[in-house]
Amino acid sequence: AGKRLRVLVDMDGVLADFEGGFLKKYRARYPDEPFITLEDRRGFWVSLQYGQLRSDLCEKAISIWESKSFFIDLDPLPGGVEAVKEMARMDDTDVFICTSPIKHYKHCPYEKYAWVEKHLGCDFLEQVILTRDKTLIAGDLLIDDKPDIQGVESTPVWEHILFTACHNKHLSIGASQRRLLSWSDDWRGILDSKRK
Ligand code: DGP
Repeated sequence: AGKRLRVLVDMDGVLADFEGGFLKKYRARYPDEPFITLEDRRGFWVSLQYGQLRSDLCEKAISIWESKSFFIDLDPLPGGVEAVKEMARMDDTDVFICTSPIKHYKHCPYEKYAWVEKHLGCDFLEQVILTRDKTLIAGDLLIDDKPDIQGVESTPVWEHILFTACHNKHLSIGASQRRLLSWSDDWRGILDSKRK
């Protein structure tokens, strides 16, 4: 008799297209400013790379995700919603959406719940975990596109599966770290590898 498997799934860059949504709205709002194509994105922090391009572009980048409707308008990434719904239907499997809201809290937390309701249904609101520190959350797996996930707990319970994104695809990762290349990749195999 196995125990239940708990899967934590990140939202931005894993279920919701943060990078694509950012670039589209940045270019619409600042049509005459330089931008970074998704092909040229490096590093998790968008504002850092824009600030390196030209110092004033850091705050212009930030203005995009601090705007009303930014998070609710994000498109789902291919296959993510379907995968999470399938996981939730699997025997002995609990799936939670584990996401860090930005500190400008006027729109983001509300719109994250609204996005989950819109794309996964209101029953799924039960599964949402908003936290700035994912190391505190216990789970078997954390599927997340951020390469370094740190917090106050130095030995998190979960195994981090690095979800491939435009900003991390060139990174070489440790021998022990596993990647999920996309939702077409073998996520079922990764879940099965953790079942007791
Ligand atoms: P998560 O993917 O759950 O780790 O959340 C990280 C959030 O931060 C997500 O909404 C993307 C956003 N983000 C990306 N780049 C930057 C940045 O340069 N500054 C800030 N404040 N947030 C960023």
